Amino acid sequence: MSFLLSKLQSFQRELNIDLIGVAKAEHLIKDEIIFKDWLDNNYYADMNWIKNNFDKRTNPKLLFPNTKSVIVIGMNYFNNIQQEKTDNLLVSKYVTKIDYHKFLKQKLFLLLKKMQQSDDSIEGKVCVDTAPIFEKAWGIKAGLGWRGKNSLLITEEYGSWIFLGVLLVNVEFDKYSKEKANKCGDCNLCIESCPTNAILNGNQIDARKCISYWTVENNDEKIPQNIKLNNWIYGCDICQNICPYNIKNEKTSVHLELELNVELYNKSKKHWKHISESEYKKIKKKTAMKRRKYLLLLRSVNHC
Ligand code: B12
Repeated sequence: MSFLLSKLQSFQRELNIDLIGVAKAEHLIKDEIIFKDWLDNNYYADMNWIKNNFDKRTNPKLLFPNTKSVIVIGMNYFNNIQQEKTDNLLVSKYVTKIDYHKFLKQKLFLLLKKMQQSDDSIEGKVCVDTAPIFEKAWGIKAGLGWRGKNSLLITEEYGSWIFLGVLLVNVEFDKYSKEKANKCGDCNLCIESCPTNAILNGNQIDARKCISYWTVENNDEKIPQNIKLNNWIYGCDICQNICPYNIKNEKTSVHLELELNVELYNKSKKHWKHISESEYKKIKKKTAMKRRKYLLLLRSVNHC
């Protein structure tokens, strides 16, 4: 028996999920070829973990046996916060009050529970960020939006200001979502605006040059002199701030958990330079920044 797409959409409304779609599970052969090329070119910098589970990453049936369908949700996190002074240091909008991993996982577990209440043979696996799966590729297949030149999934409704979460299920659907057309056209604003030229022509990122990589993932003692952080100390939104779809679709998130953690914004360089470890621990608590160690934060601050 197949699950009704209309039922999934009614659960979406009950759970206040901004976007939802579902795709038939399959081996992502084209993505696998592109991913291999990305790895061969060393664009992954030192994120060696991304090479693990290569087969699972491109085939959800290996990640969760009996996967028949891939459900993808998107949650809008846009919040309009203006920097009061231009020399303030910058933290990306994705550092919301509550760590988005936790928030999206909760939504997906509730969705799974609702599905199981209508059919107790349903089993599922929740993935947010850390599981070896291409969330953007599945979001595109599930009709949420298209692949922007900055490599992010852009939606008609919220631009790219959405977090993605995936639920793999062992059930087929009566209907699957339709893929959206790519609307980037001739626009190259994201590529042109990236100060470190990290965006490659083929919708990909060279992480070795990406400000987000250097401020979130890299743990070296020093950041190379040729990488200019442009005042970003955690994450970077330059290629999102410039995107016309993002500007057109600035809708403040309705989810309280995804409000900005204001304590992290509008702080001067002087403040960040002298922030104590205990204050930093206090303000990053519960946010996606919680994993970033004090000394690594200071390394970014001092590089600005
Ligand atoms: C590793 C990672 C990073 C790395 C590498 C970024 C990257 N682009 O790969 C770093 C640390 C730099 C990073 C930064 C950011 N990230 Co990140 N990141 C991830 C993670 C964990 C894996 C991504 C991955 O697999 N990369 C490997 C490369 C090869 O994948 P890819 O670039 O998408 O390559 C595919 C395309 O090129 C595609 N492709 C290209 N052309 C074509 C053509 C055809 C025909 C086909 C079929 C395929 C295809 O094939 C490849 C395989 O699918 C995902 C979560 C997840 N599990 O998916 C979050 C994720 C992508 N990140 C996210 C976010 C929010 C960010 C930041 C905006 C955070 C910030 N403000 O600093 C920045 C944005 C930087 C940027 N422009 O990408 C969100 C994106 C949401 C969205 N709307 O798209 C995700 C999905 C997390 C989430 N759960 O919401 N990230």
